[in-house]
Amino acid sequence: MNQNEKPVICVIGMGYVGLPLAAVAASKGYTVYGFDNDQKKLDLIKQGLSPFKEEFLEQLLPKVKINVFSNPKLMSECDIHIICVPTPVDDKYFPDLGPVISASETVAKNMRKGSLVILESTVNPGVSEEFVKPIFEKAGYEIGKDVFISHCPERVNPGDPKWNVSNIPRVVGSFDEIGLKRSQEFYESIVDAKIMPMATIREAEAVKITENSFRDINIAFVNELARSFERMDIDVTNVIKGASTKPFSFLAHWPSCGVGGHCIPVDPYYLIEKAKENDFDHVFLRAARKINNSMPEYTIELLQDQLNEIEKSLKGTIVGVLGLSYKANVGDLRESPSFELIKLLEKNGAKVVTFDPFVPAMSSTKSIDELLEKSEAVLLATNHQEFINIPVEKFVQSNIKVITDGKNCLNKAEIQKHGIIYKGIGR
Ligand code: SAJ
Repeated sequence: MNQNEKPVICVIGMGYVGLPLAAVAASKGYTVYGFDNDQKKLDLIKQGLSPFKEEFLEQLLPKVKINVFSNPKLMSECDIHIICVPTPVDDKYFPDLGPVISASETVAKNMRKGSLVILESTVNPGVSEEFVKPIFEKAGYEIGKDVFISHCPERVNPGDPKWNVSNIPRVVGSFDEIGLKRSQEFYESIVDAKIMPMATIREAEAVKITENSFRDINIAFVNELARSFERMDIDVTNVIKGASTKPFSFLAHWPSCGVGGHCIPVDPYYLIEKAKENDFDHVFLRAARKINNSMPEYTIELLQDQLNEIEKSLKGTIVGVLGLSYKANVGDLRESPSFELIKLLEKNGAKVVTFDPFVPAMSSTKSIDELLEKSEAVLLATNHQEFINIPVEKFVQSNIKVITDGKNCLNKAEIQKHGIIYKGIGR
């Protein structure tokens, strides 16, 4: 590539992180290749369609050209390889670096000398040094000479109408000055916001884990408050609104039936496990994860108590679960508390019907009306706008006796006024 030509970009992983990044880079005039193993996804993108619901992306995709491919040999045409693959945990909450390792190996095998490799996937401090770097060294490359390796943690917020990859500030770290400079130049050319260089690649890895652990512990804080104030007949959401009138040093978070998604409930475990290697125990992070993981069970206990008030129990009751997605107004099921809630309901002998407008294929009913018709009690698990807009009269007409509001998003006073037993999380 000669100096005045733009580098050719390869994004590995056409998901929530990689696809918006590829689309924005293409909109800024880069030649962009998008690599993924999922041919269905590639076929949709080829037609300018998004494989998942995301307003920002659905508007941008038809206007840009992304050369999607699944044959890794094409990576030899590219200059910058950006790895945007999942970093999940297994069922014992152990980090699973499999996708990062295999993506790195694919790039190392197919890239051309002089390439810049940027890992965007969320990882704990040390992953770039201990897993990514050795893969390229083993392929015969000298870091800082034949290949440059950086980390720029993704900051995608699915469903956010305001913040997206083109305007969210970023941090970036690298093993060397050239890698850092090239990475910073690339992101400054596509992101209309500050790109902060970190002193080391580990600091860049630590930033994202810190951001998301910060969120997890704050959610755990209000979840604990909800359970305590419940016993004092205090509405915790009013208390949080009250505390939010303080114009400094308070950041509102909200209690709910559980913490889902591919980031918040996962990332702290990467730090917890890594720290163990240094004989350090993240007591606080572990406690927060324990509290947040207990919220589905707590929610089912609330529903059980409500049913007891009308001499019913979960056993044999038909419960309508509104929402399968982990977050409002998106159709993303990853780590969604809805599935833990459904499992607990069925374990207690309840019959469950479900509806999520963003996930019709996994819903057992076709509409809110059908769910309400079939249900005796309702458990709201996701605060989709469509559920918030349900007029209370609909619950009354369907003879719903009990509502458990797992996201504190329904009109408590209005529902109670119509004689329905309402319980929120801490309200
Ligand atoms: N949740 C609560 N209470 C809260 C906030 C969230 O129970 O006060 C629950 C949500 O219902 C959901 C889960 O936590 O189940 C995660 O919610 P989230 O709003 O954090 O959504 P995510 O997972 O999309 O988080 C993303 C993250 N972005 C990145 O990782 C780049 C996170 O860092 C952001 O802080 C978050 O969006 C955001 O601020 O919206």
